[in-house]
Amino acid sequence: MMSLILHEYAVSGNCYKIRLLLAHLGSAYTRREYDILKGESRTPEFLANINSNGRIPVLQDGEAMLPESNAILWYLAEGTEFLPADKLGRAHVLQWLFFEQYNHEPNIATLRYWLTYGGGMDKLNDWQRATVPVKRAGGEAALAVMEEHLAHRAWFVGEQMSIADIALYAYTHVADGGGFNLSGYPAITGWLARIAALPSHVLITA
Ligand SMILES: N[C@@H](CCC(=O)N[C@@H](CS)C(=O)NCC(=O)O)C(=O)O
Repeated sequence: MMSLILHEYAVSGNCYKIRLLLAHLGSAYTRREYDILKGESRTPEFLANINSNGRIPVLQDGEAMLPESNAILWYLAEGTEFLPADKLGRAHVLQWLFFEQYNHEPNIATLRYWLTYGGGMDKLNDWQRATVPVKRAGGEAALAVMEEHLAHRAWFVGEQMSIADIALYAYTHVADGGGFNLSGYPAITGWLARIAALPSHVLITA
């Protein structure tokens, strides 16, 4: 890998995933911040040079640009202890990365964004207000799946933390910002504490 630049927005959980893995890997990198609330990931320059999809995170490795948080996790974890070497273990990691992007993040991260950064319920438009209960139910369903899985094991895949755990940790540990109460999910809260206690852990605010 050449010199790494993370194009990001600090409070974004999708960006935090990458910083958390890089901390565990002990890799040096440069952070470049874009205020997405001001549209800085939607400028013609950003769309032309960084990500035509107008979103962060994007990992720059030399000249190459890699968007999509879970693709970045996979790229950085390849050949490390954070991605299993066996075929089935790797497929199980993909299983949870897709789950995170389809069942978890669109519900839990979106409610956090709307309620914590978008100004709360009063600032929502009619469609958003009507969608809150749908996203609440979807988020609780995702948490229930995680709780059931973690009731029997310490980590999502295998016997140690992998990028499946990192991807799911990012928005689960700040789910209260979306109005989710994790006190009814003891296996999840135990898993969150296990991750936060690891020696190389960094906070989303770091
Ligand atoms: N599937 C993408 C989602 C990226 C995403 O939604 N990024 C948000 C911040 S978390 C963003 O850049 N929003 C700004 C915008 O859409 O203008 C990933 O996992 O990286």
